[in-house]
Amino acid sequence: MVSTATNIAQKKFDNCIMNASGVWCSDENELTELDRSEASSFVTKSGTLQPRKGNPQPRYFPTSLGSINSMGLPNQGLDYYLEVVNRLQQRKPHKNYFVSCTGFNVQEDISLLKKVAVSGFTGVVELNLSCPNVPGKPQTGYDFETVDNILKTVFKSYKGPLGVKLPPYFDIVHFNQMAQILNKYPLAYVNSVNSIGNGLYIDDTQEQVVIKPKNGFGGIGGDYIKPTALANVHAFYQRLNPDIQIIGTGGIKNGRDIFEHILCGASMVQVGTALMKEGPDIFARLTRELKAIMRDKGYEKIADFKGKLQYIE
Ligand code: RRO
Repeated sequence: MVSTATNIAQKKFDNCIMNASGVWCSDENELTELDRSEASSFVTKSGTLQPRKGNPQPRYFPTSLGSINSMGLPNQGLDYYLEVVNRLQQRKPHKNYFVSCTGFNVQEDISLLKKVAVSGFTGVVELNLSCPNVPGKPQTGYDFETVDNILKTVFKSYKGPLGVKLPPYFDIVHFNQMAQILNKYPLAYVNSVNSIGNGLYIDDTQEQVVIKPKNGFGGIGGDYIKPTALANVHAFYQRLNPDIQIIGTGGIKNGRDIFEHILCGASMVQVGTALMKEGPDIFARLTRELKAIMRDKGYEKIADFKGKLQYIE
């Protein structure tokens, strides 16, 4: 029997495939659909202290090779997501869920995590350090000193399992510097990668951008970003303490993409752009395709190939 089960933060998941935050997770209806799908879990849209409308429309555009978005963090507020997830959790006590949140400064991060603790949430928190689309706000994950300061402050008060969503890095020195910071803290996991920030997709017939915010600049997802995602997954797999796990996100649309992420070191994978295109039925297809590859290769469980990427001597 081939199994795609995994563990994150010492919690069991009967499948290693789930949604990426921001896709199909903005309200109770979408989260309930994910809960009924073959994904083993879900993560909510990143919740902020107050609900947000986000950027003006159009703000998401699917392309033949992926997507561009500048949603601008539209969300119902963290309280809403905690209420929904805690309710679903009561109905399915055997499942484990993720709640994503993001503050605009370290004080807000602390307030958000206080809300999580007070709510009685028993799942895993994903702190988003990499939203690329709030006008005037740089991505926290590219400010190494601030990341260090946030993690130092957060782990003084928050005692539950917590991971971070990181932007993609593009330089070996940056992998080294970021890993050195991350290794100082009891992180459950790092999730690599968020979208590649501030790409520009244009419509040459209209001679126009395709999304309205920021004059068309937005986060890139899908096929474009798989090699960058695999590099980040593997770079952190090589550098992080083994007790910090990796969630691989970026460019997953079939079983082979998932196999590659796991081979590079991912313990769980998340699907964004392809989920947006296909809807939650995608999880049944992806699971079937991953299992077929594992069966062909003689692997029974993901530990049989996780992180076992070969180099050329
Ligand atoms: O809402 C967004 O514009 C957004 C967020 Br918070 C994020 O983390 N990644 C992204 O591509 N879009």
